[in-house]
Amino acid sequence: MELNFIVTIIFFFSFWGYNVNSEEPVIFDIRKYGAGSGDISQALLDAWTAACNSTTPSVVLIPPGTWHLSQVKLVGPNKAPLELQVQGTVQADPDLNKLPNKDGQWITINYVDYFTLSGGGVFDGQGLKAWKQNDCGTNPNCAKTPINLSFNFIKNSMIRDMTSKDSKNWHVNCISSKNVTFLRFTISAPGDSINTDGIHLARDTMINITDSVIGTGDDCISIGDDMKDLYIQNVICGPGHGISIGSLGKNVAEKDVQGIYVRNCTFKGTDNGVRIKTWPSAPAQLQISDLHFDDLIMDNVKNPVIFDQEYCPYNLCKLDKPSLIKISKVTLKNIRGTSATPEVMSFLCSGAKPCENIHPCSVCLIS
Ligand SMILES: *[C@@H]1O[C@H](CO)[C@@H](O)[C@H](O)[C@H]1NC(C)=O
Ligand SMILES: *[C@@H]1O[C@H](CO)[C@@H](O)[C@H](O)[C@H]1NC(C)=O
Ligand SMILES: *[C@@H]1O[C@H](CO)[C@@H](O)[C@H](O)[C@H]1NC(C)=O
Ligand SMILES: *[C@@H]1O[C@H](CO)[C@@H](O)[C@H](O)[C@H]1NC(C)=O
Ligand SMILES: CC(=O)N[C@H]1CO[C@H](CO)[C@@H](O)[C@@H]1O
Repeated sequence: MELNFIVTIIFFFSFWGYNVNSEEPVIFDIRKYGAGSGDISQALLDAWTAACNSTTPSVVLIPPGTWHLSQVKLVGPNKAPLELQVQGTVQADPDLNKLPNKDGQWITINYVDYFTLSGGGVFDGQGLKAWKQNDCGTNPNCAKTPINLSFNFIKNSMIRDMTSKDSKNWHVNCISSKNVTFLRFTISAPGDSINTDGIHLARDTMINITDSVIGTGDDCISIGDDMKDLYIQNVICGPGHGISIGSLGKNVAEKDVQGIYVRNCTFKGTDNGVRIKTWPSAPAQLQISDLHFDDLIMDNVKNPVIFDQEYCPYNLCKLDKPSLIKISKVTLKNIRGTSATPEVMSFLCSGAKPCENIHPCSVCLIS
């Protein structure tokens, strides 16, 4: 009798909340929603909509194989934990002009909570042709190219064991999100591909990027404004432009960046290791503080550590007024390796808001 009572209690608790181990998730296989050799976007959307409506944990499954996807926007809310399991390769159309909504991204995932993207599959942006069409460096009216994977307003989520390759533009962006982990995420694009930032973050809290390998034609990780508590660890970056905070300053509404922890990362032949860039003669007055760079290896990096508060590429700005952004509370520890130039650590701070509380480096050995 007593034992029965205890068993009942345990049984009750194991079903309380979303205990994923106690319940088999419901599988929504895109093939059941009509996915075949053509464009899978409608099938994926229908499977997603059904999964969002599930009150028990669910999996939207993209099985092994190569699948063609023109464009899709997957929006929550979901009623229970939802996993998008990509086991196959999802390919974009190589032709930029075939994107149904030219202002949209390729794959957008918005307003989900307890979401997981997993499965070991590949998102292949087929960017080769789009990079050739990209003249955005010189033409302000250039055609927009889509971002590979766009996450907006997602919470308590995990992106793991995925590959994004040859995005036409930034590979991943993650905006206005909270408590998101990128684990064993691989990003690859050639070193000379245009604007193919690996992961771009802005307006997020508690983001964790761990055990990942990012090689691309632009920043491996770029950090915009209004970021709080970003942990980057065990990341290998290269080719690419390194891990960058900014550029910041241009928009008066920009908010503070606070708490960036970069630990045990390796930079291979990149333009920069860790970089901060802020525009001079720009209106934003935010603070960038609490930055901690520990245990980094630089392998033939042009600028291992560079703070540039006079960032002004292509003479796009005036240098007559200093940046109004204040950088403070920075520690750099155990940074080793080789620099490709004599410039190993460069701190070009604002004349108006001098850097404060910077501990330039302890135990740093860069030759
Ligand atoms: C959602 O699920 C409920 C049952 O749980 C069902 O009655 C309803 O039709 C479903 N809605 C959609 C859009 O599938
Ligand atoms: C963050 O999200 C994970 C699920 O991905 C969850 O297990 C964890 O409790 C969340 N942490 C906080 C502080 O909310
Ligand atoms: C980041 O995620 C990894 C893998 O889940 C975990 O081991 C690590 O503790 C997390 N770091 C932080 C600061 O949350
Ligand atoms: C540091 O990162 C590398 C991957 O670059 C990983 O193999 C190693 O285990 C990490 N070390 C620690 C102490 O986490
Ligand atoms: C894999 C991949 O990148 N897919 C998409 C990502 O890149 C561009 C845009 O970001 C899309 O066109 C690709 O289809």
